[in-house]
Amino acid sequence: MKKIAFLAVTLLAVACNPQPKQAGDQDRLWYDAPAGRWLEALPIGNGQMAAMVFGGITDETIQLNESTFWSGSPHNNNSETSLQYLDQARQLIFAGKEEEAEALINEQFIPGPHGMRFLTLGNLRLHFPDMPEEVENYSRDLDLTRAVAGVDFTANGVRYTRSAFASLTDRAVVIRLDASKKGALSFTLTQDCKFPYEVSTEGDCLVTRIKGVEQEGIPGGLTAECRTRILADGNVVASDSLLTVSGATHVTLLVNAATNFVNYHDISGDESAAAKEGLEKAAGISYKKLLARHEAAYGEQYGRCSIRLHSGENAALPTNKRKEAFQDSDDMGMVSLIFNYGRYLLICSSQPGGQPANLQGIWNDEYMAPWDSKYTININAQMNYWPAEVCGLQESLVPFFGMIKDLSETGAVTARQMYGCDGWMAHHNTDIWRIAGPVDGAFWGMYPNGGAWLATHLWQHYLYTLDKDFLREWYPVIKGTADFYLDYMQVDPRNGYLVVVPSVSPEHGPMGKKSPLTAGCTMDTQIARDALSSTLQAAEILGVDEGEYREALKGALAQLPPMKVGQYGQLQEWIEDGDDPNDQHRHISHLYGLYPSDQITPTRTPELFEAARTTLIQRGDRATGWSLGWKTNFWARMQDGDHAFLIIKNLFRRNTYPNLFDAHPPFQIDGNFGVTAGIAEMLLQSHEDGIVLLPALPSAWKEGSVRGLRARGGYMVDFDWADGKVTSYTVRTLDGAKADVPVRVAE
Ligand code: FUC
Repeated sequence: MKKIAFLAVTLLAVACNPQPKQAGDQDRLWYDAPAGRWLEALPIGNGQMAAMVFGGITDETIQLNESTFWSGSPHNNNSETSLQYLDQARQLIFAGKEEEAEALINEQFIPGPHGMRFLTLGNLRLHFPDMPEEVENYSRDLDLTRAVAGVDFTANGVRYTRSAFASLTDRAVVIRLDASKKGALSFTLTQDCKFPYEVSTEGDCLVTRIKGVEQEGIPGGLTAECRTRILADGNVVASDSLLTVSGATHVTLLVNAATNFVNYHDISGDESAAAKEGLEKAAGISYKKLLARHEAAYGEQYGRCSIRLHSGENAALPTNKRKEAFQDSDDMGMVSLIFNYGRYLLICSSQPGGQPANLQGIWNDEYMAPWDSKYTININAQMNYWPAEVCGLQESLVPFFGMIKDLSETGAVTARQMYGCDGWMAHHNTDIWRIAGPVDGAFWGMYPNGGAWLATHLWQHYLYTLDKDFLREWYPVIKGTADFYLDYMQVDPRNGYLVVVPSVSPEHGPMGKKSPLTAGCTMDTQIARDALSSTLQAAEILGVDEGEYREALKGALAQLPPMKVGQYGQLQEWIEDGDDPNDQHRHISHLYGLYPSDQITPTRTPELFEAARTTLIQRGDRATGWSLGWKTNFWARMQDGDHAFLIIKNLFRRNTYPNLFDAHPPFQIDGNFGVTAGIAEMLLQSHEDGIVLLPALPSAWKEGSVRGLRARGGYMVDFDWADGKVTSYTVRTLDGAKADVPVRVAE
């Protein structure tokens, strides 16, 4: 009798609190305790709004971000004197007086400011006065198939569940709280922030206004308004800065925020009207519908591709423990989890209507974000978008391409004013104001290739889609990078080559030199080659710019310095043979030609390919998180799956936080995206002579399957393998039709 009664109660609880089917271990992060710190909390986001969910018991914290809330206001940082000193700087470099060139550039080229920073909206604080500290059956999770963060526990016999998501369709962050017993939910809600803020209430709405801040003399021009509305079936009482909910069973919190940012040169928006409007729209839709709409829109993007590997015994462990136990385990499912997490993070941090994913994606709780949480464009921002094409995440590219368009405008002023050049350029950093001038100092900032590197993503998008309309639309932006090089490059009197000067190989100088300032380092030439040759190919495809212009491109291409093998068998980072075989610097910039570019391949350039391998061995298998992300791709292109997997293991060992955010350290999201692209690159490549399956399969990944990875040429590929051999495959065009294209399977 007793047993039957118990069963009935359980069934009732389930009926009140229907739980969705749990995602598998390759699509779910979960933990058996609340987050003790930010790097244990779980991220949600929709490209505009984002949150970190802590899952606290007596106190829940939801840390919030909005993608346009940055310090400063519209400005640029172009030097007004550099043009006057440009020739002198070049002559000093040609004369081997790099230190003097560096001093001159520091003085005349880099006036500051050095970039603004990404701000936080602070924390929503929920305090549950009646909740005991100790509860039963605690779990919190992040379901990557639905983009919903959950919390679940039982206290005093009542089951409490929470779900949080950043709606991909309705902008708001939605937090749902449910109790299995009627009226068992009581809490207070308020918000605080590290920046100047005011909290007030308007009926059932908490309103927080936050002032953006000044930085390096650039006045803070942005204000954020964050509105949190409570929809509860209990009592809601408002005081000055607090809402108190009591006796509720089901509560929905709708959070929407906006700033007055319109674009990089316009901050005339009405943050209050925008925050209200978004919130009202969401409030008009039932919770069930909000969730269903979000899940459908998100699932459509997330579901476009998958990689399945074998999950071992550890798969059932909480994610932090599973990561710790990974090293010698057979838990290859952890690899697909990090791959899926990378796709999740890109969808959540980069969507139309928002800003591109920055150094921390869209998640930052700090007053001074590391490196301002801006865009470092000598590797990091580009790495963020490496998974986008291969995983079919086109929407994520929209804000990224938008930033490139903006930079083609601001960077045209920089090119003209600072260097007297046509076209456009950007140095090694940018921010929401799209600064294109150099920052920090010549050692880092005298890098003229940031814009052209970004623009290679436009050409790659064409290669993946063969979309001629896209190419036509973006041709002026691609061409603008070639135009810049045609003017900026000079003939080096020492060797007769056409070189990018002044420049630096990112953040690194040759052995024995006190300054990294240089002319025509390997990466300069590789990026210039990509800019010139993609412009030439695009002109041919589109049938434009025939004659003189195409000849100029061809002439410049023919005069670029060749890549060289140095005294230690390494690929030279500079024209001079100055590599130190014992130097394990994190930037391996001269291997840009191996990945992401395709200038170094085993069939086309076998000697350079071997030299690249020597360089990789010399640089070692440990590094910062993003550098390991890059190394995963390098070893994939080296067709050495076991070595690529060793790098992934190192990433899990030292460079991954409990919430699987990448650790530079500190947290920097590029490593997540780099490894995601790297895992795809190990299984499928398409940069040389068609599609290759399993080009770099580790011996430990015995069996698995891939669905929906994209290949250049406009293809989607599915395949399965067992015992390291492909058992079946299908290639389809982007509209889903079966395609009869030859596929190679790596031996
Ligand atoms: C570059 C790198 C650093 C870091 C920073 C954001 O300066 O050298 O390692 O990633 O960007």
